[in-house]
Amino acid sequence: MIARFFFVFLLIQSTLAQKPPPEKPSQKWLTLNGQSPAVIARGGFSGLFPDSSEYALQFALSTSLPGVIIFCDLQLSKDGYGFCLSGIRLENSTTIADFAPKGQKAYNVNGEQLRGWFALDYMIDDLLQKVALTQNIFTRSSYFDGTRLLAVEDITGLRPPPIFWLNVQYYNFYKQNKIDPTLYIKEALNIQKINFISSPEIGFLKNINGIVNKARTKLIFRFLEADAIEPTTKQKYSSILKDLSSIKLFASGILVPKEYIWPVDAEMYLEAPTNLVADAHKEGLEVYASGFANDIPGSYNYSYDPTTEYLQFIDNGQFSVDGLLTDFPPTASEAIACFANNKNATKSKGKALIISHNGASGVYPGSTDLAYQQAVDDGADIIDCSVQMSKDGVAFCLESPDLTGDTTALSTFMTKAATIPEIQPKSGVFSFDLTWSEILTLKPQLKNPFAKEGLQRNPKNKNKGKLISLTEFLELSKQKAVSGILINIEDS
Ligand SMILES: *[C@@H]1O[C@H](CO)[C@@H](O)[C@H](O)[C@H]1NC(C)=O
Ligand SMILES: *[C@@H]1O[C@H](CO)[C@@H](O)[C@H](O)[C@H]1NC(C)=O
Ligand SMILES: CC(=O)N[C@H]1CO[C@H](CO)[C@@H](O)[C@@H]1O
Repeated sequence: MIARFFFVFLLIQSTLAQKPPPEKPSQKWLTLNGQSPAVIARGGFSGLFPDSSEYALQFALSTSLPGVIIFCDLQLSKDGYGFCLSGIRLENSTTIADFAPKGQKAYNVNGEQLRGWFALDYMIDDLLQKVALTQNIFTRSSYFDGTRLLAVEDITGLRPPPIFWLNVQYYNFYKQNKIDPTLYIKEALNIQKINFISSPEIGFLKNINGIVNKARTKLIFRFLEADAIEPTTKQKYSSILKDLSSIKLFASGILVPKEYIWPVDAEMYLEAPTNLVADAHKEGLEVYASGFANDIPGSYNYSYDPTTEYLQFIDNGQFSVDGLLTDFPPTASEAIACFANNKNATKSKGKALIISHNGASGVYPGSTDLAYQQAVDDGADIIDCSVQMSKDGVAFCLESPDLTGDTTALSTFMTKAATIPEIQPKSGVFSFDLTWSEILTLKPQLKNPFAKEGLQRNPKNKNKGKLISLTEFLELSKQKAVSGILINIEDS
């Protein structure tokens, strides 16, 4: 008879090391100027609040590192005033269609015919007073919809003024439609401080080169996707990239999609880094990377951890970018302030223990040698083994006595399937019906609880590693000198 109860042993092998915290190494960042990389908040904290809303602005300032830079995508109204909004079509992130139901028009934007609602058809007073912001990424919360748009001066006029970055994405389009961003900026610079001005258009940057005071305002050339065409030179951005020294003539830095630095292949694996940061630094150009967001998985190599991704750009031993353009500035701030240059951080008294769940079971199939190895490498204090028994009495680690969830048992030992209601209602292939040598022929299987939501775990690790006996588990934990182990016994 099987009694269904549950108990847990927690064995602490050694008290946690009570070493004093290590001397902080003299932090030498591999940025161009040796300072820590900048956090640049795209539209404020736009990962949580509507892009360029007051909430997004306030929360970026209050939850990020002190020097956080506020990044504003400039749009211009019919009467020539500037406000912040990403995307040229207002209907994507505002209630403009309610305000002007018949306002849809078609414009040629850098060779592409676009239909929608455009800023340059509306007066600034109407935009600021009668139109509200909405979340434009549907997987993000719409709870904060309804706040008003921000004029550029709403941000630069704050006391103390935040460090401000103005991105002029559509110079050519506005100029062709008789609203010249250069004139706007010339006037704006007389009354407010703009620390950075960026644009993907060389013509514009060359144009304002004589206007800005370079000691107060840095000019940054923004690269778009490699195959996109730069409007002034009609060259692909990928070919402009080959001549960094020519960029130095009109800009002091570049803003590039993060894949320019760490390319990702078609299967979402990270490739070796390019030489871009080193090459640009050699020319004296700062390098800012864009495209960071906690909720847009970048590559399997990061295991859905945005901090790991940031560290790849700022703490890889070879180079660091000079700034990170992100929708989630608090996460980038944490990566810079707490995690970077901190490999030797030792445990100090009073910190919570890190206990693995079947080893690093999000990275490798659970309860395998590789999963436990990874858990130790990742800094787990306690590794865990849920004990199961084979038919011939070998105790081993696996989450469930039913082998069908964690291994390929169903395809190979179909005939041994049984229904045991005391354990679970559905049928399974149970460990106590197979010998240990039979169990060892099974391939462990990586669990994928969020596959339906599109969050697949590393497919290359799908069947990696091997199951280990309890004895091997104990040996491994001794060898790796983990602080403790957790033995879990269910269904005894
Ligand atoms: C990313 O992961 C793949 C598969 O595990 C590996 O081959 C590749 O070397 C990793 N990339 C980097 C830059 O570490
Ligand atoms: C970390 O500790 C190791 C071993 O004590 C040492 O060799 C290494 O220089 C340290 N690294 C840093 C960044 O302090
Ligand atoms: C980025 C984005 O949401 N773009 C959308 C803007 O709105 C048009 C329709 O008006 C869509 O086609 C775009 O995909």
